[in-house]
Amino acid sequence: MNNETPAPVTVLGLGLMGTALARAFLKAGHPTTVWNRTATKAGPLVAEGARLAPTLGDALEAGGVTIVCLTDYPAVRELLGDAGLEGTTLVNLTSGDSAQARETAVWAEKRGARYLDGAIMAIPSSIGTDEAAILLSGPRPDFDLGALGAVSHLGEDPGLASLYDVAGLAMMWSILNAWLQGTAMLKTAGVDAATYAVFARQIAVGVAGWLPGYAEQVDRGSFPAEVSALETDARAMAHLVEESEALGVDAGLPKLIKAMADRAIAAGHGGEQYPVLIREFERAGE
Ligand code: FVH
Repeated sequence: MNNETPAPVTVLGLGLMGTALARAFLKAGHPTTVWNRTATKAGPLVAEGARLAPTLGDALEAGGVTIVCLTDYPAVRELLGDAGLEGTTLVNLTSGDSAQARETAVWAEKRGARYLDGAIMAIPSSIGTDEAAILLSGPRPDFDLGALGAVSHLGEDPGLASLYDVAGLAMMWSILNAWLQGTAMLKTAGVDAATYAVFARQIAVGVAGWLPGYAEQVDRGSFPAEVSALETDARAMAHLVEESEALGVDAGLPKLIKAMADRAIAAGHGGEQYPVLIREFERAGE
């Protein structure tokens, strides 16, 4: 049995997410110091056992790990701009992109802080459960943030956590938009969203099962058509575009997908399998 008292932590930023983080630390027994620009938001946490730091400087001197969770990176830089960071360990769980994360890492390290960047792929109510994915990147952590959820350290590059986060957003919005496209089409035939959601979920789960095999093709750079050729898929895409237009449903997204496939086919990849489209995604950087 481990009888060690959890290490002290400080949470800067008590919005919806920062409050959930502080609450999870308290629940797991971490001595928790909190600070927020609008101090009144700390009230409920103080009632639950948190210590409210009277000033930002006091919060940063509280010791242990300092978690930062503000609106965005400019807010982080504004808040910490004049603060003494020498000797602090900062874990910035504010959402942003990888360039912001890397720049902030250099900025904080120059000022004497040990800096880890992070991303939270969860909603406040799931913090403290295994459903909350907490991504970290930067120096390997020698502290335990397990109270917050399922923590992964992705590597030394401080931009990695944000990169995974943004890549995750690509998945999330693509899946949701695909579902909304189908829902709008089926509504024209009187099928409600809840009915289609059951079917749509099965498709999403089925497609998720293809990912390991497709990823192997992308990593190998070889795309033999084992299941279906891209030109076959493109014909089905044409059905999606035509059906959407006929029903008066926005066809912008299906057209975009078809245009990408058409470019790959024109470049001679029609006989290969769907993941060959990775080259179309990569082409934007050329
Ligand atoms: N809420 C969610 O579901 C998500 C899901 C995944 C990732 N996030 C990210 O977490 C960051 C914080 O989000 P949030 O939901 O807690 O946001 P708010 O409730 O709006 O709280 C914002 C806090 O930031 C403080 N703040 C803003 N600007 C400044 C500044 N210049 N100086 C000091 N503090 C600042 C604000 O303080 P106050 O308005 O209460 O005084 C709040 O504490 C975010 O990156 C999400 O993308 C959330």
